[in-house]
Amino acid sequence: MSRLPFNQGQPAFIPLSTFQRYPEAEMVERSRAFYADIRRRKTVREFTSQPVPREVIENALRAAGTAPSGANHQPWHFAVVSDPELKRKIREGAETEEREFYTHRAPQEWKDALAPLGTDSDKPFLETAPYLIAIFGQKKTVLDDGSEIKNYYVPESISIAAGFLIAALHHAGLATLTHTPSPMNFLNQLLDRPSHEKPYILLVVGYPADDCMVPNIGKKSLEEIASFY
Ligand code: IYR
Repeated sequence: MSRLPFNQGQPAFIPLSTFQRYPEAEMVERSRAFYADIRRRKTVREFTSQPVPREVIENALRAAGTAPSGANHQPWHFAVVSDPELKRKIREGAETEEREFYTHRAPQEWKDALAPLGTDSDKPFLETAPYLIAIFGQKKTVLDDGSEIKNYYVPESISIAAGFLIAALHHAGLATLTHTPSPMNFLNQLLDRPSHEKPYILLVVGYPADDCMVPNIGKKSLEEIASFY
């Protein structure tokens, strides 16, 4: 019997009524179409300040919230920031860490690996883009009565949810940047999140700038990423 509030009072098992089966030819076509769409996704670092409908963000977050997770504990919190002053403070916090990273912390090998991406410690997009979504993983869930439940596979769970979120935003016609200022704990303080929540990703969301350039980098082929047994 689950102690989690979203499971309480529900029958233990219900018929799978949502699964959709397609004829094989249609499956192949659907898989091609999905690949064709998702392969257009590029990480973007130049955004316009053009506002984005809030409902698109909300629906993408709903989609992210359907991700599988350890014991279905859904150990994530999405802090959505559009307030300009808060974005400014987040930029300030991120740039402080990034300056330290690029000048001291990052070994040369890491900096060499980043060279093709053209990144540096300036993060103007944190103020330009209409939305920043800080994704927190929760080591434990604190219930309304104050009792605590341990969560499992937190990094895996939040990574899957983040993947859903990025795909949902792309599908809706928005661009993202998976930003990871490191360390990111300044976000707990700025966003007033408890210490058992760890920030994993700061997702930057909006429309790409008109003259947006992206690194000319490719993806590995199927043969390189998969083996069939
Ligand atoms: N967090 C830094 C550095 C950085 C690290 C990796 I690994 C990247 O794929 C990209 C950037 C930054 O955001 O610039």
